[in-house]
Amino acid sequence: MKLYQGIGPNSYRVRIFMAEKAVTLPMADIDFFKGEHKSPEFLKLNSLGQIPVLELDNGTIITESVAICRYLEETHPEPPLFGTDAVSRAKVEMWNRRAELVIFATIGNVALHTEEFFKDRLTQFPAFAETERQAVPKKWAWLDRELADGRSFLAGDSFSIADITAGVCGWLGEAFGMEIPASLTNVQRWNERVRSRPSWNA
Ligand SMILES: N[C@@H](CCC(=O)N[C@@H](CS)C(=O)NCC(=O)O)C(=O)O
Repeated sequence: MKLYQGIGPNSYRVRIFMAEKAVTLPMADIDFFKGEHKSPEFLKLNSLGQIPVLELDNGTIITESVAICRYLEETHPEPPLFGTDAVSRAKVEMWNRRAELVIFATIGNVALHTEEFFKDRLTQFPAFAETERQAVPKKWAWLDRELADGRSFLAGDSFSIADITAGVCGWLGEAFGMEIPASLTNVQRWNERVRSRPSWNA
């Protein structure tokens, strides 16, 4: 088994997930700046030219960070990070999707539509990036209202992949000058709790 990974939020999510489960895997670092993710060999692994990619011993390829985490959850069930029963699994899925679709996508659009790195990946609209940049604090404010009930983590009292996804959003936002507003005390409390976990050093 081998994990092809590198810089960026999605590989980071998988590394944090692995650290939470004390799983170590052989890793192949893919260097974006050398264009290794677009090489003919790598495109055979992932036709989208994106990392992370998990290659199993039998040659099976799994792309998409959450799909790789699901595989690791099945093969290393403890501690459970996708919920433990029908309700908690549904709530983790609900919050992980909300973190991805509401916050990750918005921060990602700022990067996609402004960063030189992505200019060959899509037609960039800087004006769109600006509207997304202004929307980011509103997304965090929404989450702050949701966390006003004092719960420890997004999907309840147990840490889950939803906290990894949303936590990595905070990390990514900082990288592009979009810090979580200090006034959002519920999100700040949650963010400190999540980012102080040892797995964050992965
Ligand atoms: N939805 C995918 C996104 C993967 C992705 O966009 N990876 C970025 C790094 S964070 C990448 O490889 N970008 C290279 C490119 O798009 O050119 C996942 O969750 O793994």
